[in-house]
Amino acid sequence: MSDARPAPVVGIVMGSDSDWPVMEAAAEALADFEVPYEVDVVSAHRMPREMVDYGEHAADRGLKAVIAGAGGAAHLPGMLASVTTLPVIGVPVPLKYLDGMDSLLSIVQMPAGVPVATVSVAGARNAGLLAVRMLAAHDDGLRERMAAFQRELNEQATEKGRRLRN
Ligand code: RP5
Repeated sequence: MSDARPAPVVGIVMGSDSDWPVMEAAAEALADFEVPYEVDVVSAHRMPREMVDYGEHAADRGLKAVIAGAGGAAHLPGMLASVTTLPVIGVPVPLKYLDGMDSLLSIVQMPAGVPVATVSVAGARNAGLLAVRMLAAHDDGLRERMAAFQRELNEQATEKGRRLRN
């Protein structure tokens, strides 16, 4: 029997399974838009060879974007960006100390030529939505769904104002 699951087009990776409680919001955003994704732990420091291998083969395996989350000395997104041509979205995961500032600065302050699109600390849902937007640039159906989602956000915000005024 063949595996009927669609091939993943977005890779969600993280430095440890302890990042998952933050990172699962990226998976939920992709699921909301029915974008197939894969999830894995690929630690830059504990699994450097596997990390390079993941980055080097991600595009060949059909992925269109990578969402990478890590905490502390969060080198995973940047290192992946250095070995793949795919867009990499970095998610700073907050740990026990420093409120995620260490993670944020580790991810956002990349050298010229090696971009990582960094979302806010624990901003995994936005990372998922950004990946959807990247895919939607070449997919009219997905673009319309994103537009509908944005209309919904507008209606919700408008309704909040209406309730406050009344
Ligand atoms: C980072 O170290 C991981 O991304 C995680 O945020 C942090 C702690 O990892 P564990 O010690 O919980 O495995 O590389």
